[in-house]
Amino acid sequence: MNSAKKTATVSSVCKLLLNNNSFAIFAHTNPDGDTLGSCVALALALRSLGKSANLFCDMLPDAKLCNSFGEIGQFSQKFFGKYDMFVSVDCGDIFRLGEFASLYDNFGETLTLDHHGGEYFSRYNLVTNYASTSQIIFEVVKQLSVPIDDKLATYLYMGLCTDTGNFSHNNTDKSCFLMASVLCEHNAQMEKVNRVFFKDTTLTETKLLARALSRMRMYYDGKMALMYLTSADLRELGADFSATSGIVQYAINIDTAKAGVMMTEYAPNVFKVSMRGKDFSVRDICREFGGGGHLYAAGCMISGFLEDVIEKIVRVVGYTI
Ligand SMILES: [Mn+2]
Repeated sequence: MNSAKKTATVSSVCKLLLNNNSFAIFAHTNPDGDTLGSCVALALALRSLGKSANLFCDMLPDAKLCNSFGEIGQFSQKFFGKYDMFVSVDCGDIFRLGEFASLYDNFGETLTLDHHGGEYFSRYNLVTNYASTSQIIFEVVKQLSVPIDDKLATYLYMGLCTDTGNFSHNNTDKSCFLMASVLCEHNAQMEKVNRVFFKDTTLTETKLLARALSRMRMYYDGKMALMYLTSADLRELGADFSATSGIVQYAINIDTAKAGVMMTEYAPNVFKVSMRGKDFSVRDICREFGGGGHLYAAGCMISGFLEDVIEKIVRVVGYTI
């Protein structure tokens, strides 16, 4: 356990990085573009200063990402080596470190770089309310005068563009565009990042989407859109459960929809339900079924026969829509 937990600033973080020589850098479990891009960017910056830095994540990133961006293949699921300092990147709490949480918690010299405004769980904590952790890494890189080559620019851009939903979420502000313009100047591979994270799909994913779209049902004068996939659909199309992620967006994208629902049969007669709202809270609806989440993006699990589950959801949404 770390006893004294301190607030770190960009300057104090730069001193810590300069005063130590070897770093274990941890991404969060179920890694996204921000944690991956920020971890790699930090490792590249440290290495260019002559330091050693190794990358860890308790879930290995997608093979597609590793193939597209070589350094993402450097993450290890097994811990190895001896380090002066552990750095957690983009983790709002210690549990985000997954399998590495207790290893991390038992180490003395730990540093958090994060933007979720969460609690301090490291010895040193630089916690901001920025749109992405990559903006913290960018500030550190600038202060340390690390030269920004196209590779470093690309990984910084990866974090920035994924956590802002390609500069479309309401966390996108002037500082995001200013950072993007610097990264553009340093030849970040913006088109490639955009393609891999926002456009690429597999044929299976596309067929699964088509199946779900063909099942779209509208309720309450178009204010609610619902789709579903059964385990038989997944079997028939040879798809993993993970291939269904993001499909709910097509329900909420319907212009009249205030609530979008996507149900996937997870186990026989057990449905994983994802909901999205437009100026309409779906969190309380999901809580009603024992789930939870954010105000406009939430989920729950509901057991029952398909049509019964649909009827239950439609009824509960009907109370507030
Ligand atoms: Mn993030």
